[in-house]
Amino acid sequence: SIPTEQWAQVVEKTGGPTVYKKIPVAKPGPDEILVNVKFSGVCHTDYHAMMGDWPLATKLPLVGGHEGAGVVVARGDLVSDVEIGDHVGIKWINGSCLQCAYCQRSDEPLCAKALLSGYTVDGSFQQYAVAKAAHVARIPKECDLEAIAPILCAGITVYKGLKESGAKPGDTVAIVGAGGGLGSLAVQYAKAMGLHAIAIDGGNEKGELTKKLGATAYVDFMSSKDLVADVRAATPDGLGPTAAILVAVTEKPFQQATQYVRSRGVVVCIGLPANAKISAPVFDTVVRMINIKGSYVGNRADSAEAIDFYRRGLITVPFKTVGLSQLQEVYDLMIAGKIAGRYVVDTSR
Ligand code: 8ID
Ligand code: ZN
Repeated sequence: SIPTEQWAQVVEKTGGPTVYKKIPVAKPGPDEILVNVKFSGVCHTDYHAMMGDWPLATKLPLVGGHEGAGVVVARGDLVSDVEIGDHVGIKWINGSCLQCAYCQRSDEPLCAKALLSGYTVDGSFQQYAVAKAAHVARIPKECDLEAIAPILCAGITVYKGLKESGAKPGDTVAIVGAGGGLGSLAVQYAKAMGLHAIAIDGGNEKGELTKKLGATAYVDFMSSKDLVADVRAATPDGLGPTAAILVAVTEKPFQQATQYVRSRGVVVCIGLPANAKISAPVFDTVVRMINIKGSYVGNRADSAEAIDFYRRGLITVPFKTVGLSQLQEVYDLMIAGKIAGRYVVDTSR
């Protein structure tokens, strides 16, 4: 039976903190489902949301979280293709209009009316969360809900970013921020897609992790004296990677990437550091035919594909689990840059 009250992490004002408390369980609308969230990944985006880092307001009070894996416990009258008991994922795109020019072309993340889990609608840092039935990710019953949670944002996003990079099997890509939540999955999706991955991050722990996950080289931005030269030297022909997948949370690596990608290289911006700009010399951009672009989560097909890579055993999620009650501790580690891989929260404690 569905309780009327539940435990949640609530941001009451921008800047935080997040408060662990009991709140009412919401009722799903006609086109929505209610999900008993078992586990949720903690994405750096959740921290940006709490801090008000971006030029887009959140709802307040806010329940964050957008990597929620759980079980369907109720559904609205219009929902016919999701069953009670199904395993589903609550992802960043909670809903979209399904009618606009972008939605018609499967670019749902670009929909002006997109609902964002843990940002414009309450997300997965609670025991029971509402989601639009049309957008929930389908999780195969054979997949572990705890381990798959980070696929629901980090996995989908880096898989889409790699597709957007246009890199082909045999090419080399740089993963910038490779030891973090998105990066540690990007290294593995790259490998599974037939690409060589150069991991860039800071410190030995992230170097060991990314090499274990299949990176062909590790460049430590904290100790490298000439990062651009070191990244180029890590490619077989010395010309630099075909693409850079930027999932770091500071501005500097965004400028560096335009310098070390090879000519015709693609710089894919995914990380969203506060108040950051990307700039590059026009001359080099022109005569080296550099392509700078953004990539934003993924559509429903990208989501299903990213989950299927995981189901086939091609991706191992490096995660640690703590109770939902300990979310603030996870944020503290995150801003200290001390998380290798991803933290998952267990909503039962
Ligand atoms: O759709 C999107 N575009 C999307 C989806 C999901 C997340 C964008 N994001 C954004 C988040 O909002 C965040 O800004 O991607 C960024 C990365 O999210 P994350 O992977 O959840 O963050 P993390 O686990 O903290 O990892 C960041 C890594 O970057 C490294 C850190 O050491 C950490 O491992 N890093 C930093 I900070 N500076 C670096 C540098 N100069 C660096 N790595 C290389 N070079
Ligand atoms: Zn995310």
